[in-house]
Amino acid sequence: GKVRAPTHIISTISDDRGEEPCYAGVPMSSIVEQGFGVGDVISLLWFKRSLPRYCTKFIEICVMLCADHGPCVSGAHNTIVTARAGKDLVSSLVSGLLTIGPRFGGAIDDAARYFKDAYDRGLTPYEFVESMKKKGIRVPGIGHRIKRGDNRDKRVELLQLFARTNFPSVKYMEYAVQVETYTLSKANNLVLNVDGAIGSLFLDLLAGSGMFTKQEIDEIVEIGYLNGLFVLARSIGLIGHTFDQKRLKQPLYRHPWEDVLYTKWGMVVW
Ligand code: Q5B
Repeated sequence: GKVRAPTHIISTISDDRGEEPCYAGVPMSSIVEQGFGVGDVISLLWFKRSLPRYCTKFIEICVMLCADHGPCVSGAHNTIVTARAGKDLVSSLVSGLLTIGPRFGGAIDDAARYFKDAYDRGLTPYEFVESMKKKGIRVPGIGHRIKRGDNRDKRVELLQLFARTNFPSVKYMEYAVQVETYTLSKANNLVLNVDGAIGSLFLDLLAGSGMFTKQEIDEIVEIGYLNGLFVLARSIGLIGHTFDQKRLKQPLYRHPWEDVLYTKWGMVVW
């Protein structure tokens, strides 16, 4: 019989060999004719299945809400400085993207991991937060530089409202809210942030939609798909900041001396 030569690559998400490209088996013409959106395309290419409309709408809301958060956040700042150094679009974009990590925008996966573990093990918010403190780990998804208990993040409220209205269950999100209630009793800046809201709500999407097995959910959380949402979304804003700086013909950025605390041998020199 025929012997299949060994391949160097295995791919399971898309195929461009036929008359038209397919995403997870769905031909491009169907994607266009059926009026699919970006949420559907993400569902097909990341999760390899068509998800119900409320799930794809939720994904789209995450992308829209995280697209930008002004020029002062780490990513936009790096992108602006890079664009002003005369670099091209891709360099400016990636210099901003490279700031995404555990403190900035890249806490979604860890928020999902820790909230899931704590909820599934039946830890009270007190037990969870205090055990994290003992380990010296900041609770991912909690805390913000400018948002406060009396100045909540509108993005978090919008995500919560959508999920409470459309999701069959929001048990992980409600747990994250209980954690927030406890952390806010410790300090006013320890709010549930946008990373924590997306992380906990995505757990609810995965668990409540009936579209994923327990094993698949564990794998998604373990591999870490969810920071991808922030990376994808914020690319939109970072590209915008690059164009903005170029349009404004902004010169090379140099940070003012006055804003640097120069010290000598550990001594403060005023
Ligand atoms: N403390 C976000 O810190 C920030 C604690 C905590 C327990 C915590 C911090 C943190 C976890 C990572 C996270 C996503 C670094 C944030 C985002 C997107 C964004 C960004 C934007 C956008 C802020 C003061 C005291 C200390 C700390 C304690 C702080 N966080 N304890 N669990 N999670 N969070 N990141 O204000 O006793 O004095 O030592 O790492 O979820 O990135 O808009 O900017 O769209 O672009 O600098 O929204 O919370 O506070 O470091 O001075 O800490 O609070 O241990 O206690 P801050 P610090 P102590 S959303």
